[in-house]
Amino acid sequence: MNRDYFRRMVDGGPLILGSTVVLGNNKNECPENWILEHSDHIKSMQRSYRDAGCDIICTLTSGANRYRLQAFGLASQTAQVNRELMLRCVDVQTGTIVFATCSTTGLSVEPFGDLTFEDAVRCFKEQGTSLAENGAAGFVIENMRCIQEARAALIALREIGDYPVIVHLILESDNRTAGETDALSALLTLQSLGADAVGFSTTLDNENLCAVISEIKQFAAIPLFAYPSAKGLAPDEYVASVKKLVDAGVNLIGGGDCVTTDHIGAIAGTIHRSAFIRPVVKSVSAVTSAKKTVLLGGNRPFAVVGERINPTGKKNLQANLREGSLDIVRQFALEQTMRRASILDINMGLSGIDEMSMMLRAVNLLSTVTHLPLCIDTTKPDVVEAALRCYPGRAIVNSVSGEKERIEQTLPVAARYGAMFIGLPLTDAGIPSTVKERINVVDTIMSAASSYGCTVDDMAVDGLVMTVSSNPSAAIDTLDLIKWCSGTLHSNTIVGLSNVSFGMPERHWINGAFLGMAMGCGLTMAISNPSSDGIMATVQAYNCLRGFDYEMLLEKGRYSEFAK
Ligand code: THG
Repeated sequence: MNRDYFRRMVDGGPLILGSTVVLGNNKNECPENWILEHSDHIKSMQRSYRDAGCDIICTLTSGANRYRLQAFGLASQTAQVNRELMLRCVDVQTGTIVFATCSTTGLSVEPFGDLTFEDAVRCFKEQGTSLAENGAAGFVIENMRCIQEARAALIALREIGDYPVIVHLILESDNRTAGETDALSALLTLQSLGADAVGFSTTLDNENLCAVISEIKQFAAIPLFAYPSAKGLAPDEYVASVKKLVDAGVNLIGGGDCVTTDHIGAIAGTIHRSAFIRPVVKSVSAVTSAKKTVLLGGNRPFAVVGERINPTGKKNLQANLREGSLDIVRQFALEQTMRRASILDINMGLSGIDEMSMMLRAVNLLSTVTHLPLCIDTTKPDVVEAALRCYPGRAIVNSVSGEKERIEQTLPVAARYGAMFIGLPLTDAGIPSTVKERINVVDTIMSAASSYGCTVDDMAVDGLVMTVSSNPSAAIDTLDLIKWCSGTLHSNTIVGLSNVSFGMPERHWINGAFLGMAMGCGLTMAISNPSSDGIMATVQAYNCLRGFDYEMLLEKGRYSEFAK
């Protein structure tokens, strides 16, 4: 099955997934061996799920990755074990749709633990390849508790072929995963990375699961999935509970705790292919870290991208980086986080250092020292790719210009990893002098981006402000471009604020006035130094005047308050 086919299936109405529950094996025994020994029993359970109305049957392969099998001395036979499990699953050949399950390695993945990200990807690719070769129509990455391990598995399975991949995470009682990722950040991260459905189960009740789904539905570009529990519920009570989830926006129902064929039969008879809500958006203007979402746009709080992690003009930082130390990077990250920057720019472009290795070290470090999402600032496409691949969230790339190399190399990388990007209206011929020409470059970048599946929500246009000291119309030209982006293109906009006052006295006042003017024209983001009281007070005041009580809303997690 390919991804388009799966989407069409889900667009036909709520679907039911049948997961087999294994009971009775001794914990010290290899579960996969136990499953193989009891394959007749399991096959008959799978048949009964299918006959009760499940659209997709899930395999019992979730523990069969090499790190799990290692405990039973079977790591070297990973491919063989997965093959055996697939071959003894319910008749793959006879029209039953079988999705193979994968789950955690049991190890903690970089930057949160010791297993390197690429080792994790390799592990899931090894397992996934065997599953696909032996009849899996798609995959369910299930029972994940860490967004980064889920990302590794998703990237691995994406790279195997055009198979649909569903990702399922377990939320603890605070509605975050054990790795502290909230449901919205998980959804945005995974859907932009190419998941075909994202879903959750919670340690709390189905009512709580319903609230989580309602909250995130407005940001879903893909079908949502839930594993409602049937604990203590008779089949008709289970139907009522599942119906609420469908009404909240669930498109796929998986068998949770205590679900029997009677429960499946009951929901198949009522909810199956009943009225439902489709995914509501194509893409969302937002960046995420493993712990936080920052929503962007004209109807959201203004976002300050902290500019300080950039060695340009900073002697101390340069010397520190040349010694191979990230101490000052860490310090700048903490200071800018305290000053309430929304996003942190990271630029490691400095002669005499290995930009690739320093960028990766910085991204890994900052993923653990700050909750702020990152802006990857580099001209090198291979550095962009390496950074986006290992970043445990959805970053923004700084930047994609109209230059041939950026369009042909950086843009497809940003699109493949689902990142947002800053569109810079300049070309190989330089910076266009008129607003009209800049608009043409923005159009060129956007149409190339569309061909890779991006939407205007994925882009922030750089106003490319030059200093007024050399061109008196520089500020006005940039404001005109911002107005067009805001009013006609409906894209985010960003400026490097201090550029406007370069070479002038009393720069703070000029920067502050320009920020206010640009906000009035619809500016949504600025790259700036959040140490400036003037800038940060203007931003706070703007958020207040626009009616965004930013901290209060985000702390309570009522994302819906920001809905258009
Ligand atoms: N657009 C986009 N990206 C950008 C810019 C832009 N990235 C780089 C730049 N402009 C924004 N970042 C900086 C970083 C540092 C400084 C200014 C802009 C800076 N540094 C001081 C100096 O050079 O003397 C040092 C100040 C300090 O110590 O903090 O001014 O326009 N897309």
